[in-house]
Amino acid sequence: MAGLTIWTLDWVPEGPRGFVRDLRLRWACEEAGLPYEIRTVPFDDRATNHLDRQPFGQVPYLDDGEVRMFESGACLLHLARKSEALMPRDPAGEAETLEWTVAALNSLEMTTVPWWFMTISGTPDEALTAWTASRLGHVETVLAQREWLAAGRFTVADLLMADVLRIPQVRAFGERPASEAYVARVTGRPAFRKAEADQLALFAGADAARAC
Ligand SMILES: N[C@@H](CCC(=O)N[C@@H](CS)C(=O)NCC(=O)O)C(=O)O
Repeated sequence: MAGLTIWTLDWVPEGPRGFVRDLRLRWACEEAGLPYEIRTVPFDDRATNHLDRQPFGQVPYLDDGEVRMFESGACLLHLARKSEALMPRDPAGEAETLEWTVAALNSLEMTTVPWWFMTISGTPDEALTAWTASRLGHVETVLAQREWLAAGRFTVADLLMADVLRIPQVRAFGERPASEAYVARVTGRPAFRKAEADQLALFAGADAARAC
């Protein structure tokens, strides 16, 4: 049976390198010791060239044998069901992991991404900035009191929350020492470093091909 295949773009400009969300899936597989391969779709015409796999024309998406999925959060939870390294098996630990995984996406990233997008394309809206500050402030309070978000140990929720918080503009958003220490701690893990290095190498290798 075919193993895990993580799909990403074949090239991106310098800016998003190290932040394309296939990294979340690579990182999870590295943490769990799950073998995987990387396959790519063309960056050019990305909005229309793989809509059959990702209805918004984005990456990543995942193949696991018969299973074909998109949305990085859904893919991460799928991977977490395969390995206790990503999510504990006791009901309380699993519930905490699920709630914080969804919180990273639906309470944090839902404000940080539009805020970040407005910072790079002009001045962010005042109300959106205040909303983002409030959400980041609440996470700071939580992280000042605990090392990991769920179950007293590293889980896929930390992987996702750290990936949301590590965007440079978000890291620079006010004084948030507990969040900064958390991002440093979680992204200091060997599995993150390998995933990041592999993504950077893929896109750097593609530069030469595009230059031809
Ligand atoms: N909610 C989606 C977001 C995916 C996403 O933003 N993908 C970016 C790369 S990190 C992308 O494909 N951007 C290309 C584009 O939107 O044209 C997920 O988490 O999988």
